[in-house]
Amino acid sequence: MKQFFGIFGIACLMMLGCTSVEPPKAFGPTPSDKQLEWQEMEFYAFIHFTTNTFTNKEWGFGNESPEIFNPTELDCRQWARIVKDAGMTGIILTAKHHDGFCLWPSKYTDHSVEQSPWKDGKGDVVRELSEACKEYGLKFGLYLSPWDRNHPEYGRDEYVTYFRNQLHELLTNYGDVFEMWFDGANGGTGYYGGANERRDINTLEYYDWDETYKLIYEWSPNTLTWGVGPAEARWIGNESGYAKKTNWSTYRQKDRLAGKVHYKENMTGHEDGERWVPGEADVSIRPGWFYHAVEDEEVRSIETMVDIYYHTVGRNANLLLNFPVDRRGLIHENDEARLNEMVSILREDFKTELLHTAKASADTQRGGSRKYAASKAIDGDKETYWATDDNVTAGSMTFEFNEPTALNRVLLQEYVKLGQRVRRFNIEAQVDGKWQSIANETTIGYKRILRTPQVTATALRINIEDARACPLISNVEVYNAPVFVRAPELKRSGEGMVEMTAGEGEEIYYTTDGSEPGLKSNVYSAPFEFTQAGEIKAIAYHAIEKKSSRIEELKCAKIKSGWKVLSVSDGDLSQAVKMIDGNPRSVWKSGKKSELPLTVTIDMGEKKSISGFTYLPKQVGNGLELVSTYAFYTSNNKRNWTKQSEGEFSNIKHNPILQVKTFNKTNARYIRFVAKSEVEGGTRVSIGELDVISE
Ligand code: FUL
Repeated sequence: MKQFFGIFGIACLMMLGCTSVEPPKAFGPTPSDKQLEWQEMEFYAFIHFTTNTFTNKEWGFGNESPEIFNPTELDCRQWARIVKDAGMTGIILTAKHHDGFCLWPSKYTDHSVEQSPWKDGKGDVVRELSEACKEYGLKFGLYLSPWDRNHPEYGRDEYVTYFRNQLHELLTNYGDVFEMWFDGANGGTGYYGGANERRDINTLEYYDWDETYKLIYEWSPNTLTWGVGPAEARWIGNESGYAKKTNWSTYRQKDRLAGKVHYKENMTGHEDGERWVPGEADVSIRPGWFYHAVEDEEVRSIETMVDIYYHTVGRNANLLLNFPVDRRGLIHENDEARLNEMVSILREDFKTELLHTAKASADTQRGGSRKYAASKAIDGDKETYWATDDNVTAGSMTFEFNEPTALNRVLLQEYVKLGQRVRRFNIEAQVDGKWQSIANETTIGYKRILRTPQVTATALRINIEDARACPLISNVEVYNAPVFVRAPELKRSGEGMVEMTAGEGEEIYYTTDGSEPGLKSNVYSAPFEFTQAGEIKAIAYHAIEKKSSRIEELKCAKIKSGWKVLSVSDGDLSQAVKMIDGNPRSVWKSGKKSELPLTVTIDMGEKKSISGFTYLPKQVGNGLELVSTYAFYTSNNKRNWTKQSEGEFSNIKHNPILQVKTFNKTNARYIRFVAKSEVEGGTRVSIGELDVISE
């Protein structure tokens, strides 16, 4: 009897022991179901399309005639097919951009597709896309610019009513909208119903976002708000598809709304943030957001596209990849091809998961319970996880492979339903019986993907070194991605010296006559001179893998010999050669205490037939000091100047790319560039390069 009770008692205790382990409690801010579902979407598309597509602008002024909106083959099903085939999960459309033109026949304005020749004014792009998304099983989202450079009442109360009316229209007539995208660019000059003036507003007060969001959630509770005000998701702080390695989904939104957070902090979020506001990285597949034929050959390189994925989805941020739909109303072939290339590389990278058959163990697990064992991190079930006791904020999981396994990718996920916790972790691989460190990292969050050095390991160990509360790891995956040989980097200096760089263990083969480089072409060993116009083409070759990169091309204009900066109205003339040396990295800046307008006068040495000019600002670092509005003149005698172009470099603030302005062909020897204002209202400007478009 005694014995019976003994065994029975132990069995009871064991059962109790198992069931009495308390599940971990939530720590800090946690995501709503809506936010969680949204984070699981990971990778989706943006479409920028409006009258800008037909005027070749990035920002319309608001006075564009709807008559110009006339796509010849608009096909939202083509967009949806491309996006779906790439494994993306949704599409967000610019229903209205800053110029105010509406892609749907809004009953609150005439400035819409209704007044355009497209489908005799009976078309509705928003409707067509919402239906295409439904057909292809994609989620559908919308961008409605709060800034409206067309509306006569912008800046007054009536416009806010108009804005909310439009939100109501969009959120109640087109089925589910998963995300409402509110851009931060707001206020400034515009047409405003013919007033042609500057109107500045205080974004936070003007729209009363608390009230506006309340209405949105009333009309459409499943819609996630993005961007301005107390939104449910945040901008990642740049337009290049880049989150920092340390990236918290928590955020000090109250401070942000009080103007105490610099937008660059959005790249990391805040460990001590009071609200769950995960990041979304928006980036265009081309330099601009809208279609410009001149950018057909400027689609981002495959290397950049793959990096973008790892720097966003791989760093706990959603990726919103933009396609500038062209004048036909289609995603351009070059963009589609690049997307497919990117996706096929990623599919290869994540083709075979290697960890799920490993033997898992941990040095510590919650209450000693199997429910929280390391095996839960490789069971393919997102609701189970490895956890430690509440007072334990460090611990290791070890995974033993059945056989030595080559690997170079590790994917980790926290069980973020209960909050983001991990502050610091590292990964070790057991190679030939010895443990070696292959990664030292900080946060994980919803998802983290590491590209590690390739090792052939018999076991892998994940050491959580520090966490804000007991770590909860719901998923670890391991892959062995094929070697990806990146194209070499090609650079030419202002003097015409060409330099090439490639990855370790790679050789570079090149041509300078436009022919395709191969293993019989010139082998690069040191910088060489190339001053004429022409095309340099090169490949990198990985001798061990016997694999070549794609061909990298460098189109070279003739070195600007004979050019001279004659005068600058302010700043150091002796350094001014930097703005014409063909090297975007050498940058000239006007003086610290300079005043605008700044006038630069250049002698091109001979008369040229020119049809435009380009301005490249400083590209990297702090203090880009970007020219915002400009004027451009030409002359043949330095006395009589003809104004050829005047205006603004739209969106240069968030996308400081090469600015191209065209005008009617003219002959001139002298050019004059006038920087009229700086983007932040400053008085100093940077000029990386000034050039002309000539024959
Ligand atoms: C920016 C806008 O000003 C651009 O035109 C574009 O829409 C981009 C996605 O957001 O801030």
